Amino acid sequence: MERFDEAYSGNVFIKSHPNYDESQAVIYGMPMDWTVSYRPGSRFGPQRIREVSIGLEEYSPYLDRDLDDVKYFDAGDIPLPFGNPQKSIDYIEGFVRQLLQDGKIPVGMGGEHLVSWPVMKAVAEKHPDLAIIHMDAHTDLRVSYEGEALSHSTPIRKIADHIGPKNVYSFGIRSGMKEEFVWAKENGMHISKFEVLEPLKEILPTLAGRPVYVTIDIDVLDPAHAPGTGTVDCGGITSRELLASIHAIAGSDVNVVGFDLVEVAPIYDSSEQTANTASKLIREMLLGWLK
Ligand SMILES: [Mn+2]
Repeated sequence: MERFDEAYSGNVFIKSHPNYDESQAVIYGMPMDWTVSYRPGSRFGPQRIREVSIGLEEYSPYLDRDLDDVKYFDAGDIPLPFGNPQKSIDYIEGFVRQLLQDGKIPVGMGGEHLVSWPVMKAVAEKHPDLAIIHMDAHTDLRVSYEGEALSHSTPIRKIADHIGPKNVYSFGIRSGMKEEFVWAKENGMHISKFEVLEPLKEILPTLAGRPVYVTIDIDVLDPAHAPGTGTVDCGGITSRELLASIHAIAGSDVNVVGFDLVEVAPIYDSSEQTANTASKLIREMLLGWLK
């Protein structure tokens, strides 16, 4: 794939493998922020996460693994048509479908959360028994926002409708409309309010052996830990709890078949702590989840 070789000459996530064919996973950016309801800017997230990743240690003392132990290729950002969410979604879906055909594990960086919808859809096609683990401040269960079905507040509803609400597990939720919480309850979808680690530890054994896609909105973290995001919401978890949650998944018997981290918006990230946090979270996911 020419695009991959071309992208490699640019800014890449630390220790990315130069060869697509030899890599187990593929990192890619989805620089889209045109349906956000509040502050835009997450289109620049993936590039900034790559840039600051150069400051990471390659070794994880949590997992006793080194980035040399895993092979992942950085394909760069998917070129997306500005202002056209439907076309952007179609491009992302086609891109991820190709990765899955090639046997790669997709590792996405957003971008707004709507970008996760076409990825999850493509992954569900390959893994019919798929479950979703979703960490976020927000339910993202709206059918539409101001009349728009393509909105960053709808991706979890879309995948829940697609694979069945009982296969979707949300954690850390502290914002949403009452109707969204009621819909989840009535349809058997799991929502853990406010907490992530403890409820996750209870759920993971029930998902043993199943293919799981993990989607993390950086705003699951408290704004004190991650101010650089579009829709900040106080009362969130610490970066330490999020790391421990990633490690809990790593130590469980679920089969992580893809994952993403979305909504990092560098323009609000004056100390760059959000991008730096995001890059370390991605390191831990790569080391913990790529077996
Ligand atoms: Mn979200």
